[in-house]
Amino acid sequence: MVHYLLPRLPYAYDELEPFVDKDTLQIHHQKHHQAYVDGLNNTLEQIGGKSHPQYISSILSDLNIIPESARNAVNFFGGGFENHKLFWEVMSPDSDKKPGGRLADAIDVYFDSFDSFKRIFSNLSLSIQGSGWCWLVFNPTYNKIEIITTTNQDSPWTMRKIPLLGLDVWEHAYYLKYQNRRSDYIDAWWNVVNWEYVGNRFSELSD
Ligand code: MN3
Repeated sequence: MVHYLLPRLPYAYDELEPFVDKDTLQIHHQKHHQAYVDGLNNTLEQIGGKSHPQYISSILSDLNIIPESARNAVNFFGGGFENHKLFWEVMSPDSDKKPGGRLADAIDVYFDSFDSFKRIFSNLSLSIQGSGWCWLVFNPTYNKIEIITTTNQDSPWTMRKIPLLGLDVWEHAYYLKYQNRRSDYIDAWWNVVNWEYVGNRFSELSD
């Protein structure tokens, strides 16, 4: 049985300051993400290891393989595990501030310009009611990139879309520094996006 572990952050808790504050990041990682890891492991244990030999992104892509009684829990905890795992990777203290290469070209094709992409993504992030995520995804059916939002911990994998970049807009992602000011958090977050990582994900998928 796959036993999931809390992934290590690729930077120290204070390294995304002042854009993402140390205390919020530490609680977000050690408490919130850990709770999704534990919830996922507990749920999978309850339904028996042999029924889920695949990695969680494959399970999320086909939740019907999970017994109905555990499907909501796997969706929530598995989504929470996988969403946060990506979230840590798409941030960096050494942000390149804007995409390059083929991803930059694709963004120009589908969103006119990087500024326009950022505006659409920010506005959608702001418009999510309650808790959720905003995503840049690759849609393998149409071989194109899209911006989508999901509520709670729903993962783009459940829609057969591959997440490239995700922004957590749950209050727990920003409350100690920004309180209720989600808009300020979103504006600040652009300063820590690891575009090299996001661009590499895109290049691997779109070959
Ligand atoms: Mn979170």
